[in-house]
Amino acid sequence: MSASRGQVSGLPDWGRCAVMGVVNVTPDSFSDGGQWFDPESAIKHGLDLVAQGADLVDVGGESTRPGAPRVSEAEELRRVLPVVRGLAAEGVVVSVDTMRAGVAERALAQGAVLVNDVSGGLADPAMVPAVAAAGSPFVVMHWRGQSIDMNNRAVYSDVTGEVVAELRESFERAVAGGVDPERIVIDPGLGFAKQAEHDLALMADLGRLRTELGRPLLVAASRKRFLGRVLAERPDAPVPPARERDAATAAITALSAREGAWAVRVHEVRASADAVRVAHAVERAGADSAGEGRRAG
Ligand code: PMM
Repeated sequence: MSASRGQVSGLPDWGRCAVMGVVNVTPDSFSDGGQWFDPESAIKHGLDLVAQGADLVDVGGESTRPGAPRVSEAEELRRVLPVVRGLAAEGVVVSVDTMRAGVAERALAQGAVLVNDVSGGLADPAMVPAVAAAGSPFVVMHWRGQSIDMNNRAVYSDVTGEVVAELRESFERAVAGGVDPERIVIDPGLGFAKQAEHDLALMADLGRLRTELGRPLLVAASRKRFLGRVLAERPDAPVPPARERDAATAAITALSAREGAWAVRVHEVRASADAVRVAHAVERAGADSAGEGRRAG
């Protein structure tokens, strides 16, 4: 399966779906805001995630929950840089979650090796040139505008078709701007300008996203609203809070790994690390029995 999962130039090949652990250095992220707001506890949390099985750690300093206002660049740098530096110094593969070229550049200089831009290069015109100049791997996510009013843009007649087309545009814009296509990861942006039904349809179509876009796929469903909707007892019942969505997140991880995702981005690492290992063992058993079938035939 690794041929279909794809490889990202400039990053290790983990030989299975990778697990990206999340460290949000923010006071207001929807599921873990405020928990690791000082650099020391954020670095410790990142190291704990690695000990639990994370292959890489995504450090972000700006919440993108629906309705979130933006933080200043100075504040984002203040939050993110010491954590990127501290984790990279410990040998962790660090990704920086930012929409700002200035933050990406400074984080890369401090040891980050991947730029994860939820706007796919749309929010800051300097982002694509910065990533191209640095030669760094780049996550291009499907995005229709800033979080403050993104829910108004959750209107689709064919969600997968539109997400594929819009992601292709962002991908092509990045490549035209000098980013190496072999370094690009694609992400459907679950929960960003999407209602629960859109997120579920995209999950059902992961294989199509992967084959039509032809690049490694990151799935970031962790604790998101659509999982709360699925877990609610009735459509009009209250949804369980974000922290009670980790088992559902691990289910998404198993499904994503089975569909050939390159990586999943999760807050609670241990269950997803187990899930990707189980999915990999099943994949290998499938490959072995197909080989035996061919030999027997
Ligand atoms: N979602 C969030 C933050 N960063 N990055 C990528 N590539 N894809 C996502 O879907 C994504 C992201 C918001 O969730 P958080 O508050 O849990 O970090």
